[in-house]
Amino acid sequence: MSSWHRHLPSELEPAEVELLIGGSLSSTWVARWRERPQDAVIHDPERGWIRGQELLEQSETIARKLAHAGVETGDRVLLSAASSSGLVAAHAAVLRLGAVVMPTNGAYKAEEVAHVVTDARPKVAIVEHREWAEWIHAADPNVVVTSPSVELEVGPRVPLDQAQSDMPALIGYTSGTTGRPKGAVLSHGNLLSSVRGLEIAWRWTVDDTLILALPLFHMHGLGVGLHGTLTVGAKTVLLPEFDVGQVLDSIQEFDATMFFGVPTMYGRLLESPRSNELKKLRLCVSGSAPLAAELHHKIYQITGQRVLERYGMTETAMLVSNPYEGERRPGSVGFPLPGVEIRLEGEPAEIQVKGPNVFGGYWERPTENVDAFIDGWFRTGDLGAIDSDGYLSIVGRAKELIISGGFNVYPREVEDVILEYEPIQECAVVGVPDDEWGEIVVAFVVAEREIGPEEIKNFVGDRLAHYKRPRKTFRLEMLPRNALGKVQKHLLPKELTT
Ligand code: MCA
Ligand code: AMP
Repeated sequence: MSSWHRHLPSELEPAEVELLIGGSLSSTWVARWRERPQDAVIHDPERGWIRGQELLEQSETIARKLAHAGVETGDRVLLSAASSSGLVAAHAAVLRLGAVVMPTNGAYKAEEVAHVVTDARPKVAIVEHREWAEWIHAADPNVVVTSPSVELEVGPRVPLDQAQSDMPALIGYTSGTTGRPKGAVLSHGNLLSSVRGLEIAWRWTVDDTLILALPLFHMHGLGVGLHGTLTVGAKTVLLPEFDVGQVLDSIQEFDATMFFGVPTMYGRLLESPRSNELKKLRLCVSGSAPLAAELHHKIYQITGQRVLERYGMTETAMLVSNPYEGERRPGSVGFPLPGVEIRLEGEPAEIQVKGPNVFGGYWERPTENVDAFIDGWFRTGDLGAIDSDGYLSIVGRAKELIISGGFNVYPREVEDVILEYEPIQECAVVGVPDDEWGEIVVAFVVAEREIGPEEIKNFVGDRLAHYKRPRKTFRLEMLPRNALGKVQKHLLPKELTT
């Protein structure tokens, strides 16, 4: 299905759509900053507005520091910090050097950090949490660990902005059935084409100001919010945390035009007596998890905003979006974005995708890479249906994935940790529907004794990021299994959880 022409403004012909203008992400940004050095680009609460000129200079200085620390083209640099203009400069520096960013969730605990370090072997890690230095060095003593202010020695000038569109830019960690996160390697071209598609589809221009309270370590905040802003030459106000009052205040203060969020954020915004202040925005986008049709309707009734829902993945950046002009259909994610092709295959129908935005494969995972593609189409593991008007809906998942507040939790990873807890013999982790979080993580266990309500939560919370902790645990006599011994999760007594 290539109905992406439905996103084009009337004056643009499909043949005129060029998604790789600029060649690489960072060369595109640098060209913007050189053209308009005095334009404000990024605002953060500590440093206020940062202009193009400052981003040029700061990213060059950091690139020289990284090069002096041994970073070369193709080397990985781990980045993990709360949103700030300094983090943006560090991100740009890595890309300008031709190196590869590993954005890493700051909520990760020792084992999760050790896994990504051992797997991708970064040369340098720029991290805000002090205890991470110890965790990283335990996994690999050779990594140079520094804080977000990158207190490293500045070396001589180095060649910058040589990256080509097919060169790797980012490794995004995402799990799978194995439970151990795999690194999706995205090239400059993958990421650039995705935001160019959004630029067209969402009519994103230099006049836009985005309020961005999403973290910069996942595709939504980074690959959509930040990359889109820098590529288009627009502005972003970074909020290091999501706070309803701050989002609404920022919309007024900065005369903002756009907000991007996950459904949990929209649910919280709607609870505020000031929620109708969202009305002022030109565009509100929701993604990363299903936006309930009921919430979509409520937001419209109260604020007059028709939230635009879109669909993407770490491996592909953005894939499908409701139209900017025309009906934004609740419960649907819309039409393929410019350059993207989708097809539905099998029964139940899996969404498979192709396009310049689709990654080439997982980092050092030859076997998984064979399974991930079929005839050149990437298998999303999401189940879809297309209605008679061409709108795609996500109707389920073939993969075992829980999405809680927009963060992904892979049951296997949580199960593996719970099974290490002494009194537990068997365990099955599932997602159950929840009004606030979309889904919450719940564990069913077989244990030799009664398990207290906080026990599993605390055990997992010490080992894995907070959002992976089971909110509830239920003790069963036995888990439902089929004749082959495989746990039948659909037969678990989920009614106990309500
Ligand atoms: C916080 N908690 C959570 C989550 N976030 N539990 C489950 N799931 C979560 N997502 C826990 C806290 O540890 C705390 O636990 C309790 O919930 C209340 O925390 P609170 O302070 O209210 O939460 P918050 O810090 O305000 O966070 C809520 C949030 C956040 C702002 C919605 O979860 C968030 O930033 N989500 C966005 C994630 C995101 O960027 N996803 C994009 C992935 P306790 O009380 O026990 O201490 S990219 C992607 O999916 C693709 C490509 C796509 O299509 O975009
Ligand atoms: P990740 O690869 O961690 O970024 O998560 C991608 C997954 O999030 C997709 O495969 C979908 O299952 C889910 N997802 C993203 N956007 C939406 C959406 N608008 N509706 C439903 N699921 C979504």
